Formats: sequence, structure tokens, C-alpha cells
Amino acid sequence: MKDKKTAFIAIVGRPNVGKSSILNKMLGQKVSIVSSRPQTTRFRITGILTEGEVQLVFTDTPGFHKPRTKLGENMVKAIGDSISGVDAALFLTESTGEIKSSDLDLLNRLKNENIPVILAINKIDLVPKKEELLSKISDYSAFFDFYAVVPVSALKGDGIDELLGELMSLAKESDFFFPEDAITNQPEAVIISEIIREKLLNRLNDEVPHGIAVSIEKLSERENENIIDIEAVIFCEKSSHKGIIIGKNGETLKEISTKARKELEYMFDCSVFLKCWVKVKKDWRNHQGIIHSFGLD
Ligand SMILES: Nc1nc2c(ncn2[C@@H]2O[C@H](COP(=O)(O)OP(=O)(O)OP(=O)(O)O)[C@@H](O)[C@H]2O)c(=O)[nH]1
Ligand SMILES: [Mg+2]
Repeated sequence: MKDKKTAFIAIVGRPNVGKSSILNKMLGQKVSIVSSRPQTTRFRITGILTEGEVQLVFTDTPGFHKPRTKLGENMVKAIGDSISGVDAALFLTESTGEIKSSDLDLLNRLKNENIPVILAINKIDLVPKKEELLSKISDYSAFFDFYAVVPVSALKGDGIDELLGELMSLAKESDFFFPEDAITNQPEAVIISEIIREKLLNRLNDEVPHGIAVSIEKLSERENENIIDIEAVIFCEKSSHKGIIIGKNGETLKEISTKARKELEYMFDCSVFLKCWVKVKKDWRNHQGIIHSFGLD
């Protein structure tokens, strides 16, 4: 039998470049929520992929940005914590648009870590011209000595096998850290609150989503019935936001909780009874105690 190999890999990059999407695509399963809004991921999320004798342990991280709230400071700290101690980093960027100063700031931090870094240029399905992609690759390569550069599309799946091949080649001899069938080590309550938050992010207008947190107050399985009962509280920062989340005659909240319930039923392969309430906690993103109580530090 061949020796087992593992690699711990941090997935880093600016907000909204597709870090969580690419993790889900590589795993073939959703472990990290995705939305069209920047700063969707708020804390470190582990995704595990075992193929044959190789186990890759990924950490999805929040997008690297200049923090404007205490929550943002916690998010940026989570990136630093993820980078230190891993075997390698997967630096993700988009194929469209200019290289931003925050891309270079993050690469400078990676330089200090002295670990191999793979550059994945995502969203190639949006790039009309090959020259544009090539010039981006050469600009990045002039700035940083990457272990490999792989153009990908997390949406279409292009380049994912090649990227996985490069990542697997970084694994070093070691026993596995997780069971071979493990996908994530997140507790169920965290997965549930994130799924509800994803539905909120996708449904609400621009003003509300960043001030939302979801807390699971009850999670229980009915004996011999294949039913899970869940009670969740959605926290927002203003009473006007509460009205928006609930909607006319409660319709918006109903739509959101139905979407979340359906996905949870698919995920857990059982019936789900989901009740959601909405509460206001003013300016919670600037109170470390509340951030802590939501498990976001
Ligand atoms: N066209 C296209 N869109 C993509 C691709 N990958 C991701 N997206 C979209 O980009 C948006 C952001 O994706 P996420 O995976 O949430 O990005 P992220 O980097 O995790 O974002 P944060 O958690 O906010 O840092 C979503 O609307 C995705 O559907 C891709 O390959 N092509
Ligand atoms: Mg994300």
C-alpha cells in the first residue's frame, strides 16, 4: 500500500472572487455559502477532500478587505490565522478587472509565510479575449513566484481537475487528519445558520444583508420520525430592516425560510420544521461581546 499524504491549504483572495464557489466545486458538495455580495464568508470554513492516498484540508476564508467594523476586523484576523501554519495557499482572483492594491497586499503577506502559493484566475467564463488573461498572468507572475498558475471557472468547472492536480502534488507524507468520508468539520447548527443567511443575502436589497446574523436557538431530532425541528433568530441592526426582512404580511420571511427549509431537507435527507423570528440588535457589528456570542470571532 502506498503511503498516505496530506496538505492543509488556505483559500485566500479579495471578497467576491469566488473562493467559496471554488471550494464547493472541488468538493462536489456545498460546505460554504455563496452570494453575489462581497463579504459573504465571515469565518474560517473547513472543507475536506480525500482521493485515494491524498487528503486535502482546505480553509475557506473571508475576503481580504480594509475593515470598517469590529466584525470586519475579526474577519481579516481570520485570514491571518488561516495563512499561518498551512502547507500552501490557493490565491484566487478574477479574470476580469484590474489587479487591485489589496491583491498585492495579500500577496506580500504570503511572501512572508514562505509557503507555495498557487494562483487560480477564476471566472474565465467571463473573459472574452485570451490576451487579457495572458497579460494578467504575466503581471501577477512578475510580482510573485507562484508554484503554479491555473485559469479556472468555478461556475462551469473548467480547470478544476488541473487545479486539483497541482494541489495534490503539494501533499506531503502524513496520516490523514480526518476520516476519509468527511467533507467538513462544521457543527450542524453552523451549517444551518449559514444556509439561512445565504437565502437572506440572495433575497434582500443592498442596505440590509451585511448587518444580519442568524442564531440557532433550537435544534432537535424527533425520535423515530426522521424530522428535525429548528428554531432560528435572524438578527438585524435596525427596526426598518426588520420590516424589510419580514415583508408585507410576512411574505418575504416566509419565502426565505421555505428556500432554507428545502435546502436543509435535501442536505440532511429528512423533513425539516423551520421557524424563524427576526430581532433587532443595534450596531452589533461593533460590539465584540455580541460578535463572540454569534460565534463570529
Ligand atoms: N461567472 C462566474 N461567476 C462566478 C464564478 N465563481 C463564482 N462566481 C460568482 O461570484 C460571486 C461570489 O462568489 P463567492 O464564492 O461567494 O465568492 P467569495 O470569494 O467566497 O466571496 P466572499 O466570501 O465575500 O469573500 C457569486 O455570485 C458567484 O456565483 C465563475 O467561475 N464564473
Ligand atoms: Mg466566501
